[in-house]
Amino acid sequence: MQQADWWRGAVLYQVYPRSFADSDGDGIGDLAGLLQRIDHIAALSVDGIWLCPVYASPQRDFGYDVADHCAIDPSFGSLADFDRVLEAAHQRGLKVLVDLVGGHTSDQHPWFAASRRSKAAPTADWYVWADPSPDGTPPNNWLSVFGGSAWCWEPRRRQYFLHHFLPSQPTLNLQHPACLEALLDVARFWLDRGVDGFRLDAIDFLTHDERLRSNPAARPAGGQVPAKLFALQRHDHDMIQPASMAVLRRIRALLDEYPGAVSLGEVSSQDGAFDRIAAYTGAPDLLHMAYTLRPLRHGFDRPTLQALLRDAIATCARGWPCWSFSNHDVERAATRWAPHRTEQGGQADTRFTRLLLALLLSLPGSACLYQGEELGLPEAQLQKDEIRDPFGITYWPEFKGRDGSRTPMPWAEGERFAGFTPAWSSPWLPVPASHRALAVDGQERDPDSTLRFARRLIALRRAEPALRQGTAAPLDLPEPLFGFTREAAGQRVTLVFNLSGQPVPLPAQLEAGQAGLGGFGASGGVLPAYGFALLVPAMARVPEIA
Ligand code: TEU
Repeated sequence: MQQADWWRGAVLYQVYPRSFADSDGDGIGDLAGLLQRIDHIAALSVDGIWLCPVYASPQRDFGYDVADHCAIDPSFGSLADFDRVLEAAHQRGLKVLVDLVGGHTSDQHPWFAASRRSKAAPTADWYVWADPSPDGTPPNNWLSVFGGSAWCWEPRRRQYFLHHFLPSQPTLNLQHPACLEALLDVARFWLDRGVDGFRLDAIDFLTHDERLRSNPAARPAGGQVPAKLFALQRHDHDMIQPASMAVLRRIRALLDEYPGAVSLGEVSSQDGAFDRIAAYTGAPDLLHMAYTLRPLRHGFDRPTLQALLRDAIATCARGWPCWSFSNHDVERAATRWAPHRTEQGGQADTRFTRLLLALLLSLPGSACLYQGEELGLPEAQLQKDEIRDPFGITYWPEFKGRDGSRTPMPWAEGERFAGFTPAWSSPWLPVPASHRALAVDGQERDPDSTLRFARRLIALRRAEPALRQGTAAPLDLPEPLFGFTREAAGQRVTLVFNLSGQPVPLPAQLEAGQAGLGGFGASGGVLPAYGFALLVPAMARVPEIA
């Protein structure tokens, strides 16, 4: 029996398949490798997997440039391999969400190949085309996230096409009915295959205001390019387009035909991200969940955490947030927020890394756990010649790209390339020594490892309704403590975090009559450096987690 709201409070494990496990020695992770390692995910007792794109693609944006939505790229395997992963996941009680990259395709997609050749093609208007300005320059001054103009000239049509990302990722015109139907057919194909829903890519960029397609007036005075990405798009039109909401409603209506199928939207806008999550998930005919890339972008300090908690509580009252502290697009949180950040990256402080995991897994909402986060992996520090991400090479040289969070999973400390790929191969990105030291096999053996800690915490969250779906309320605690309570079915759990590198006594009001939950207590009433405690009234039922 499908549990209708399984997704509320769910923990989804994000698999970046290119870097998860390589079975055939081409140095690139694949579906057969994921199948071989799927018990690692099941042992975390998460609710499901978010599988990043494995579709046919020229891989210029590593799979987010889709050339055939219903075919598996040979580098990852075949549809039969996909079906085997899906079956194995379901046998282990894991849901599987796949990426639906609906805002753009690869320029190698047949839809675009036809559209760019002729205005008479059946898919001619499935992309966003615009005539040049009178002086022949792009129709307006919008910028691509990856830098440079968001418009690319096509001489055969004598028009520009819009691309919010790489020039090889032309933006789909989802305001064109046939184009939207084609995208929905793609979604139906995967739902019929048995997936449990979609992570919806870059939903802030799904549509745009038609009136602004050619708006020379939007050109900055004097032609300066705005410093902030999308400054003009944000200025010119609100990212939450009525047309985007119409697209999301169609996707939700399709999902509702498949019991238990859900949607997780990616909100990339920086400002007002939580308002956007509430807008995208605030009605039963819209998305189930949405996550923002930008939590704590000001750094990891008490005022920011207090504001985040307020945002979380407010957003849960209006919609449903999902938390993602690390993923394939941003620097790993263990380094990004390291209290003593060193440019060398280095070994993230284990205690601090666990505090991050505890926060991720106790905030109200659902959560995405990015591969390697359960191991406490820091950002990999790569040499310039090791960078593969076009974002970091061509467009933003001073931005070192996203590869540092995409290095291969370390499985076996003593094996070449930490067991990610067969010894005779060589991985597409290096395996840093700091990651080898945190490999799965060593952490499996260590009862005090971050991996074992993550397993216990996730299992506790599953067992404790207050942590999974309970309400949240802030606690007024003295510096350097931060805390809040979660409550459900009359059971209150108190969470207290020591944000400092020094031991701190628990305030008397907290300690009285409290017991540690699931072994996450405060020994002797003192929280160690970066420690945290889960407390319940001493007489309460305390689910013991092995
Ligand atoms: O990212 C969308 C997005 O907002 C990007 O601007 C993101 O912030 C960027 O990668 C900088 O970190 C999604 C995917 O997650 C990303 O991997 C793709 O490159 C992008 O869409 C285009 O599909």
